Amino acid sequence: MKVALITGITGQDGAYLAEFLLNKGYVVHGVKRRSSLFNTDRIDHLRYDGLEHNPKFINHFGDLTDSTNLIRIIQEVQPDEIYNLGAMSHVKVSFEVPEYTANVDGLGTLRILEAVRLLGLTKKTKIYQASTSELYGLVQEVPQKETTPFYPRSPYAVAKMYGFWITVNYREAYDMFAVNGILFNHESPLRGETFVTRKITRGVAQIVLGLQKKISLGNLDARRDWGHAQDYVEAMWLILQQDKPEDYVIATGVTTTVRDFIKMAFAEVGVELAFEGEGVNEVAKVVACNDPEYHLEIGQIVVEVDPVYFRPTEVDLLIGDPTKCQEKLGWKPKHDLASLVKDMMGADVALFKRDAYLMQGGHKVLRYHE
Ligand code: NDP
Ligand code: GDR
Repeated sequence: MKVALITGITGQDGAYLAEFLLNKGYVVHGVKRRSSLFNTDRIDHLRYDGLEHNPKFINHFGDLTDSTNLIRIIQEVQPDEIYNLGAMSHVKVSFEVPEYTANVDGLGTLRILEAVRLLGLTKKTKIYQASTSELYGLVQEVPQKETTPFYPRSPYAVAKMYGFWITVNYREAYDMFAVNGILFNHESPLRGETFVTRKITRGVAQIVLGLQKKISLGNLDARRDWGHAQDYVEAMWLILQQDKPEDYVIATGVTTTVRDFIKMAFAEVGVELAFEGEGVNEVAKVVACNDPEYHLEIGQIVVEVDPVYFRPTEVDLLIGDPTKCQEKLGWKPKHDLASLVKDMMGADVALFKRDAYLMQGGHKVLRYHE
């Protein structure tokens, strides 16, 4: 029975990966941070088997800034595979907390690699490092592949660049199975609420249910290669099952603007939009509402641009070349963008219908009564 250790277990990818590995028969250990509120919503269904704790899923308190704690956990767990997914993962926030981001996302990777080396586990433990398409930053080549030069454009991306190269260095210096998955954006109903796709699908659901008037967003021209997180965690696992440790780009090869993602999300609930104006004056108005369940006024502004969401330096265009991962890993995603949007919209409409029903019944829902 293989044993895996996942940092970032409470995050989007940690939750999907844990489920994927448990289904493959692994014993899964997670590292989670202490927080003042429960933060295990995404993994609670895995922690319990009926009313009993699942003995194959064990969580440990820990932090990527604390090397003694990481050494202790790795010594106890003796993992066959480590997936280092823990990170301060928000690009815009990294401009506000650059030093912390460097510590967690950059040095945190070093702490994991060094712990494995110090514990004499270099021949036993394979390490997956969560690298990112943000490394490509300012466009050097289209589409971006494993050999495309990096040009990071945020403290997050610069920290992840250290994580990338220290992983390569430990592989070469100590003959470790330490590899990078350079993953392009991947989303899901479990996506953090402040990333643009989830902010949009939540906003659309709230608007059609009468819980919110409009969504305020930043750069609508940015283009991203969006896939489904469920597909991407399988790629992480496949990368560690290869005979040779190598780095891989994981992407769909299709890029879409934020604006088009907005149109797709509204279309999913029968609302057609028209965009008007430019730059900070751009808005999206309702031109048709085809679902009798929802009552939106024609001409109602449902999206506006707020410069507060602009970034000091932006990444304009990401589009990955999945040739290597398709040919060498045999990786094939089950979702396309349309099915991703459908999945996310379905989940968010269901989520906010609960709020709407409660409020119609005269009950208080905290987030609407600040
Ligand atoms: P999330 O933001 O959803 O999850 C991040 C996880 O890291 C959370 O569990 C968080 O804990 C944990 N974490 C944050 N800081 C620390 C710390 N100091 N010590 C230990 N754990 C910490 O990210 P995703 O699941 O989306 O992404 C997973 C990884 O993949 C990240 O490294 C991200 O940078 C990278 N990545 C993501 C992509 C994407 O499109 N999703 C694309 C490419 C790379 P808590 O819940 O307590 O906040
Ligand atoms: P990204 O994802 O920065 O690519 O990083 P995010 O969804 O935050 O932004 C994507 C693009 O949308 C534009 N945008 C907005 N973004 C946010 N968050 N909020 C807004 O209101 C908004 N309006 C427009 C952004 O400017 C950007 O161009 C994600 C993270 O998961 C990283 O951890 C990961 O490494 C990369 O994907 C690949």
